[in-house]
Amino acid sequence: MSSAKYEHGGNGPERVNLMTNEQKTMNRTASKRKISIVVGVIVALLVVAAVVGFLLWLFLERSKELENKFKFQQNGPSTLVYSGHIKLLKPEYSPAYENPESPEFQQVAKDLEGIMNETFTRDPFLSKYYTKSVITAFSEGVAYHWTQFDIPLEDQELLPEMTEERVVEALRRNIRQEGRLVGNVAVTATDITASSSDPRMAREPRSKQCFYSLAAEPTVKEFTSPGHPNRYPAHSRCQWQIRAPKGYAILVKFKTFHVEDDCANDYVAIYNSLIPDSSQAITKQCGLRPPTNPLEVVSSGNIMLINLITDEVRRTGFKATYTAIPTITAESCGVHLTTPTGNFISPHFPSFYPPLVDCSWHINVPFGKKIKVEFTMFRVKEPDVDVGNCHKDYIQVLGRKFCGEKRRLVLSSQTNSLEVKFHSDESYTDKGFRAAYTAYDPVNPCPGQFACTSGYCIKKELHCDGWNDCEDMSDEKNCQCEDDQFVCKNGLCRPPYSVCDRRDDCGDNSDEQDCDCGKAYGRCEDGACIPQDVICDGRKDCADGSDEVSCKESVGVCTDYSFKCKNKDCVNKVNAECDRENDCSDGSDEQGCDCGIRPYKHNRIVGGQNADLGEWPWQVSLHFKTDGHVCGASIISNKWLLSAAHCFIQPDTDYKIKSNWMTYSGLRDQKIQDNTVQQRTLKTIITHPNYEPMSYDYDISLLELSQPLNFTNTVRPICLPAPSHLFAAGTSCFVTGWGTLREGGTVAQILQKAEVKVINDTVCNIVTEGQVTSRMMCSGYLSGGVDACQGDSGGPLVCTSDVGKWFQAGIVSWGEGCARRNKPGVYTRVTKLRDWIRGITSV
Ligand code: 4AZ
Repeated sequence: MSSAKYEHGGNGPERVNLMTNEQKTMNRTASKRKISIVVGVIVALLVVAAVVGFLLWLFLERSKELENKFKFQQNGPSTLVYSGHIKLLKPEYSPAYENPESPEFQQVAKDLEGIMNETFTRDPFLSKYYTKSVITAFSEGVAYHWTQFDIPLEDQELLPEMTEERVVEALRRNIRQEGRLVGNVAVTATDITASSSDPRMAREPRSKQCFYSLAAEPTVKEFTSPGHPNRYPAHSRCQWQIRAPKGYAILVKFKTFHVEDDCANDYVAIYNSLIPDSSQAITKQCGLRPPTNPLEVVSSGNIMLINLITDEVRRTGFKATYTAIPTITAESCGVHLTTPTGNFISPHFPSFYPPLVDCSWHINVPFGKKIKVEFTMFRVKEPDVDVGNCHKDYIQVLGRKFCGEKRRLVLSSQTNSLEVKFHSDESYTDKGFRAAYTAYDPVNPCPGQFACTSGYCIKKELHCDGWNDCEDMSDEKNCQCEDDQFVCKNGLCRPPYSVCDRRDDCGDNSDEQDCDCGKAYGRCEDGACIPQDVICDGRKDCADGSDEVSCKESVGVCTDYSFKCKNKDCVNKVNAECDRENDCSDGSDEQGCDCGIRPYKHNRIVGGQNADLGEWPWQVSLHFKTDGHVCGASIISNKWLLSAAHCFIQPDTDYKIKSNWMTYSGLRDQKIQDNTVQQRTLKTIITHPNYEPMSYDYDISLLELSQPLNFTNTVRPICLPAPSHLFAAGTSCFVTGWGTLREGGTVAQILQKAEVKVINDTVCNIVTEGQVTSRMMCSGYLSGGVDACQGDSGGPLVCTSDVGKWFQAGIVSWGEGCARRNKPGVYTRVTKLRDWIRGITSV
């Protein structure tokens, strides 16, 4: 069958169509359908192309966006948060504004947020980065706000232009221009602040989940971090807004406190405000605080904000009390003192003093007398303050300002009256001070003693003895040196062994000058010169072996001073063990390092020498029969203690009998034996077989416990040093114990700590007249004054390593008296007996 395909035209011969009408109609319908199909296909194709194109575009755009976003996150977009306050002229304050849920709060917050929004969206510069503003709280006449800006990666260089001043100025300008009256709210342009805050403060600004509003009253009330005593939530910001009645301040005492150790991760920040305004921060704290040194802070006014910021690592947080206390006024914090002697303290001592106080103590003593003020505790320290300038918090006496942390400070008056001023500014406070004053006769300021220019009175014998007892050298000026003494450039007289011992004994370093051994020679730690070619030759040429301790070039060479790995490899590196670096191929230098850690965070000096609870968690008290404490010991594992042999080898053989002894771990106060103290009896007493009662050589013992100890925050082991461990002369270490507070005195009730320095072996040998053996070492001060004493025996001498781990260098053994001049403490040298300890205990 064949049919004509074209109605008209075409290339073929013209044909005459002979069709019926019906046929014609059918034909027409068929061609219409064909056209529609073609058009439909074209449209469908176009639609598909459009959809595909759109999807493609969407995909490309989205991945670009994602890529940008990822880049943004990777490099950390800059989120800046500013918080501050705005003074409210209207509405009048009502308690309803304290509750962020109340309609009153929400209405005023909305109006104010509107003003802020408008300000920042109108500002040509700030509007580019503005994210949001939130009103977080109200107190009398004041609204607290924060505002967030996000600066994208490409504008990071503009960060320095995002200043606090710019933010405040934008708000002030807008409010001045518009004369702010919005709804029920009236604000003034003059009283607006904004200071930059930790962006984490922007988390959940008014979240009900971790927001608490507390009303402080004169009665003591308690609050805790969420979940306490269990762990606090991860990645959160919790806030406690505390308000007290007018005329009151707020005292918060933390009974327990444990947030992560590193303040960069978790912290508690306390503000003298209802917002986290850094210019009104009272303090920022982290770590585990010992209960014997609790954090106690005071506000200056009737508001306080406590913020807890956390990351993924969770701790138990805190339990605290809060109380409304009368505000400090100038009248209530300083007084007139007229008695010949007396004491005074900073406001609320030993709690932190409040911000914004000015106190003044006027001391008046009888005419003709002068006044000496001694600060026995002094901590007026603020972050980023130069103690030579003291532009923030300070004590002022006779026009001179004092700040920072001082062990001892003595000041004298010129007349019979003296004014001591104390000032704290609006941010960061501290523990403050404790002072005692006495009236003295200027003609004879130190009856029977030598009067230092510094105001101290010292024993007459200490004048011109070569030691700076006055701390200002005034006792050593214009002295005639003995023939065998070294004369320092500053006129001090020093013993001959002070020369070239690598310690600045003169105070002007003149005893350490001209100590060059010459090109062909090297120096030992004790100052002696030895030929270069014997250094690192595997033989001990320096008396202290220091020529063999740091010998990188002799890789694989084993000497007595190399660290020996378990696989017998040698590492010639100073103190390679537990230094967080893998030195041995078998990793053995980093094994057994769960020791020498103090879980509590401790202040360096808190005045006095009482140790805090948990400060020396390896310290043990050994009680004999009913005599109470007689010796110390240290925990080296859950089953073994280390002590001195002479505690057990005595003419009275009862000291050898294990059932006569009781051990106390986790103890601080001999009179408080609560459930943190672990009491154990002894299973075995092992004294060193070479112990010599005459010379105290090998004065070491190992005590096996009948029951193992449970390690806690207050009971933990000390690290034992490898035989190659070097405790260099001059290293600062600590000796601890309940020994007598002075020669012939009574034992201490509270555990004592004393900082002592490792003394070079040559000097040690000289001052002990050759009585030290290689199993002994000296530590203390040749000037005397600080030392172990009777009852400290058996206790540890510990030093920190570069990575902050504590190692036991010595065991308290003997000494000629206690704290005497040129008679330092003598300790059993643990490194020398390390292998004996391992042989018995496997520790
Ligand atoms: C003792 O008798 C003792 N100054 C311990 C140490 C010292 C002196 C005596 C060191 O236990």
